[in-house]
Amino acid sequence: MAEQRTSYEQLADSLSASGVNVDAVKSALKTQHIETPSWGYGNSGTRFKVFPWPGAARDVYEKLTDAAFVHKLTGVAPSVALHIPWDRVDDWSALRQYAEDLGIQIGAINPNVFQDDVYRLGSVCHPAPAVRRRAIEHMLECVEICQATNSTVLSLWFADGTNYAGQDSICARKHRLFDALAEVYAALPAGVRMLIEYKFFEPAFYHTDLPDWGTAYALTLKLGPQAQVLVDTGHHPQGTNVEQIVAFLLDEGKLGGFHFNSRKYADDDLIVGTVNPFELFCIFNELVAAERTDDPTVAECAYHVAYMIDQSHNIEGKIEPMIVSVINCQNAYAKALLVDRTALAERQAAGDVLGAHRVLIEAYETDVRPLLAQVRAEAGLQPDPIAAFRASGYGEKAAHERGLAAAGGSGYQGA
Ligand code: RM4
Ligand code: MN
Ligand code: MN
Repeated sequence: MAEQRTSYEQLADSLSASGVNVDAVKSALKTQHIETPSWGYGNSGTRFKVFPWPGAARDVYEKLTDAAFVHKLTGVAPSVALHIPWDRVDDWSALRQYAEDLGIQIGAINPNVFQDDVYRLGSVCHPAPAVRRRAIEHMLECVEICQATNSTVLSLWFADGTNYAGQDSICARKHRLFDALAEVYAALPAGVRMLIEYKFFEPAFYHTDLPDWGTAYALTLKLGPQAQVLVDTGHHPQGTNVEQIVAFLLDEGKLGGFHFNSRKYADDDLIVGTVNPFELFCIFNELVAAERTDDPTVAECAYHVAYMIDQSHNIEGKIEPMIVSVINCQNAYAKALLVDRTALAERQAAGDVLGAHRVLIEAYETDVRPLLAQVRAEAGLQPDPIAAFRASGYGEKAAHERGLAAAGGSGYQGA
């Protein structure tokens, strides 16, 4: 009688037969690190309506507790990004200790220079020096928070822009932006990176001061080696080839990190990998290629990429969509690790258009779920984190203990 073989064993055999080093793939998957955002655990949503979720975290301590539970179930989400002032506390080292006691760490520090009333015309690009000074001081305070929390990433996004032609001088604003960034850059301690995010529109609708990766890249070149570009996957016009941007920035040693999410039309808070899983795979494919390259600068850049999720869920709960997001990133990474890079290079060199394409598709179409379940089992985790979450009673307990926090009626709540 034929021996019963698990789906993992069958997959491992067939991968080995096609030349994949399954142990190496498993080790890579075990060291993957996806950061979740504190703002994804509290009530927040679109500008139209924030639907409060029973048991959503009410303060930064509850956000860290929920994030630690996501890490406990997935094993690959050991850090949490903070947004200041949404997550402000009096004692930052106590918060760092609180996180460490939960088995996680404080990740990127995100200043908020878009919600004060004074920022109506922008923050660092505002025509009034006093407003620019306030935004710069807030970012400098966030540099200090990085030091107090052991964070190595200062993550910057600006809502600056104009709504009408002629409203302000595009070039004057460009200079104000650089001057502000240069002042903050000069205050960065060694080991802390400044990641500069771009977004092509919204909240401004005529021009955005930092609209695209090229603008962010130009700024990072002028600032210096501790400045790199942050790619938020939802911040591009429709049809943009995001993996090409990723490949270019990696090759220049300037890709600092990601904000993962999906975007179908305009807002960008959908679960990463749900709208366009092939795009996510292609992004990870570029990252794995960069990790494997002979160029040490490119490989070094790839190994330091900060993988962060930037999503605020409105109708789908808080913790479960975060777990799904982490798993989707694991899936994409696992598939990218399976790409036969020797065969790919050979077919590319031979000009074999569809042969080369098929190498990618073969990896993309592999069902990696048994592999991920095995990786989790070897790490002492449940094979299916979603099932484990649903069976844990954590959501029900949080709903019972925390109740339904007031979430306002509409608008981005942030906390
Ligand atoms: C922006 C951007 C930033 C995030 C804010 C809340 O669209 O993605 O990263 O901090 O939203
Ligand atoms: Mn973002
Ligand atoms: Mn965004």
